[in-house]
Amino acid sequence: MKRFFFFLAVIAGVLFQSNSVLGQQLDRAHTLKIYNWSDYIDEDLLEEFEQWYEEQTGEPVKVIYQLFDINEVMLAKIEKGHSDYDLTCPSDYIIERMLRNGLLLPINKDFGDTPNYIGNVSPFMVEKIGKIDAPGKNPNDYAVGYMWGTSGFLYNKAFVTEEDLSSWSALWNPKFEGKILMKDAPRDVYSPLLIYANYDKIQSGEVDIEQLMFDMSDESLATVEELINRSKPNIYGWEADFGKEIMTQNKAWFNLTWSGDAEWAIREAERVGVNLAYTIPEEGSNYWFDGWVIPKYAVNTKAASYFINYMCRSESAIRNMDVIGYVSAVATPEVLEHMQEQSIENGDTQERDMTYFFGEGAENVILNKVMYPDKETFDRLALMHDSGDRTQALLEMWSRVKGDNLNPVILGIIAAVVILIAIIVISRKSKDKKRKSKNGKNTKKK
Ligand code: SPD
Repeated sequence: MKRFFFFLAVIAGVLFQSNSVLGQQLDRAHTLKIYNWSDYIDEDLLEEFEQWYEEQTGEPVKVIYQLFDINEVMLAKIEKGHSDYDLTCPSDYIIERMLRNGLLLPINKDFGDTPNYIGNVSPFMVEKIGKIDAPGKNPNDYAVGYMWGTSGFLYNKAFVTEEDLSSWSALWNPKFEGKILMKDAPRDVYSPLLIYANYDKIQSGEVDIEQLMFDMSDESLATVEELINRSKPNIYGWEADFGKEIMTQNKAWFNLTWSGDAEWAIREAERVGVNLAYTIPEEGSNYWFDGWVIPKYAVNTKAASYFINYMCRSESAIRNMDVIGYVSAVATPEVLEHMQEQSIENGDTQERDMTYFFGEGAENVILNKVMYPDKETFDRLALMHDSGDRTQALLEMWSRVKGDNLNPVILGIIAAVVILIAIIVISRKSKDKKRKSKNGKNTKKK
């Protein structure tokens, strides 16, 4: 069903690409074009926003919603294609790049008589957005946190234990031959492996994990390239966004993925009797956030700002989290209460201190650990940064390591198709030959 909707979204994307729908010009002043990750919203909120916006401003608006799976695809559309999206939702390091390259507009937070819900965002998230490194600009003027989380391993408890995945070296453990699903996102693989490679130096204080996330030297690229190459016999496939579905089908044993997809898969798998869990290797990993930004080529910046504000209401945050499994940047008492009720319903019992995210009052709360890591886990994680002019070197490394690693199933299908075509061509040729020689004989007889 999801694929069907994705397909529809792609068709819609093509139709709306040139600001016209089947020849009819879009009324851009009353259209809000949003470009977001797939599976990343409660889609009912989109229609409800149209009504809410009209109530608040007296102006009608129509939302056009298009999807991407990888940060870099979205970036290329805006950076190279100058697409006129009013709103998009990149990750931390891409926001940094867009801000450094002048690709973002400031967000207007003056909503007239409408309450400003942007204040619902956790100070923790505001502080993390402040870590975006764009000299001369305050990143919080240009981005508002949407969802955040961690990178780690989603695993099938029938085949793998948490202990097996306590280190990133699980990626090249021979007992997982052909069983690992890798994230098809160069930065999300490079960064945790760089942390793994520098673990001893981080422990001894020689290397600072935060600073390490700026490192894309030739030496570091070569180190990570070697690690990924070593893991290749274990790789079942590469996925940008469908790993969560594959994991619920018992096909791969574990998946390098994001906590929100892990949470979604754990919930779905439970319904079909598959037992999944999520863990972060001890050496450390990345935390990340995705934030709403208004690209330079936006047309309807007013509706874009209102949409960001609407998404920061507690109700929107709760509904989004319930549908997608990711954690909203919104940290109101309503969100805490809802998430706590849900965790208790799902059998969580351990009280933890979550003040780092929810602030005062969250000293002893019961919350799902996949979604809300405790402070101790969080302290082993670091935020990625823009790779600037080293991006090309990273992409070259990525295409070298991925180049000859086609999924065996896909290879099998390609081989079968080639053989089938060969058989059809040969049999047609031999029929033609027979027909010609028959015709030749008939002509001679005459
Ligand atoms: N299906 C939605 C996925 C959004 C994940 N964003 C995480 C980015 C980490 N760099």
